[in-house]
Amino acid sequence: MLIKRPPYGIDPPSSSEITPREVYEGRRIFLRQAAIGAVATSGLLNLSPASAAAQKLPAKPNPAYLPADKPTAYKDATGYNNFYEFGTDKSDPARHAASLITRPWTLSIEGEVKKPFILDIDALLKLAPLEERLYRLRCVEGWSMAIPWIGYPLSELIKKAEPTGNARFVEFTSLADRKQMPGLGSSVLDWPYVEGLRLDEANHPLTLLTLGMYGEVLPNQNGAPVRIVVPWKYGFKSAKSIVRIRFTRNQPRTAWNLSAPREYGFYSNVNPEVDHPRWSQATERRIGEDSFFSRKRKTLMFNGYGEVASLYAGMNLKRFY
Ligand SMILES: Nc1nc2c(c(=O)[nH]1)N[C@H]1C(S)=C(S)[C@@H](COP(=O)(O)O)O[C@H]1N2
Ligand SMILES: [Mo]
Repeated sequence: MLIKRPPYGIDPPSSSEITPREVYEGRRIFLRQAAIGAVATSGLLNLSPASAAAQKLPAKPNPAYLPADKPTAYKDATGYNNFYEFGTDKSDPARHAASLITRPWTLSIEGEVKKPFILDIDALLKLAPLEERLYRLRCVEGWSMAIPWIGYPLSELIKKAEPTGNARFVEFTSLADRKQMPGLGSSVLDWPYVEGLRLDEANHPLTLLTLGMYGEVLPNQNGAPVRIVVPWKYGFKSAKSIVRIRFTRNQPRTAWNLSAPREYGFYSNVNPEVDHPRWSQATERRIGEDSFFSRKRKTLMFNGYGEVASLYAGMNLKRFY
């Protein structure tokens, strides 16, 4: 009789072995090896939430999107986050996001499309070839990082969605589940977190449907299992842990714009010449690079992604901030 055996010597971690965030760094290599075994035998389909944080996600680096920037240290990119659903402190997401259940997960495609549909996370992972791209992320608060993201252009999904001629905008909605997200108890924002782009911005080749970073699936605190990354806009435009993409005729009402319209415009392109009402946007502090209070780097127009300028030809970017 033939007995099927896994070709690796250790079993993938079970849910009773969930690694606390605090010791994650130390156990990373071990989990990574376990994860490689899991991928090799069964593809990407059988992840338990417990092992998802260290699950390898193979992707080909795209040489067109590998700037000279040094990648931010993994511990900074995963330990200094804005994800208000898990609290407003920069360390809250890393401490609390383990409660986010990222499988099963579905993304609903709705609104001005030929036919609405629901995509499972496994289908999303296979929709287009995964690429690695190093993007700068500039937070409106004046700090930045450089993160090797994994994903594919959002335009690939938009093509599948077949938007109607009425579609002019795309709205992204993040999960809002009080049971999983302790930050929803606070009224700091009107939940769910909603963001949006003009359809041509969403279709720009830079706009990334993002499923991983640093060679692995997204850590929960960075927006697992699927988020958007729009590198020429302030970080808050890049919604995390999204469950719905809706195509609309009218400009979506976004969470930050609703909470403070004077401070957070719909466009929110990185622009060193247009200051935020409460702080200058001329310079930034690269996390891990400078001492805590220094802001040494000059912020670049469109965060350095000048190729998007034609999207805004003829627009007054002071008015459409
Ligand atoms: N759902 C959701 N998405 C979000 C946020 C949030 O609070 N909730 N914060 C935004 C902000 S302000 C920034 S700067 C980036 C930070 O992404 P990172 O933690 O992966 O660097 O996520 C953005 N996406
Ligand atoms: Mo931000």
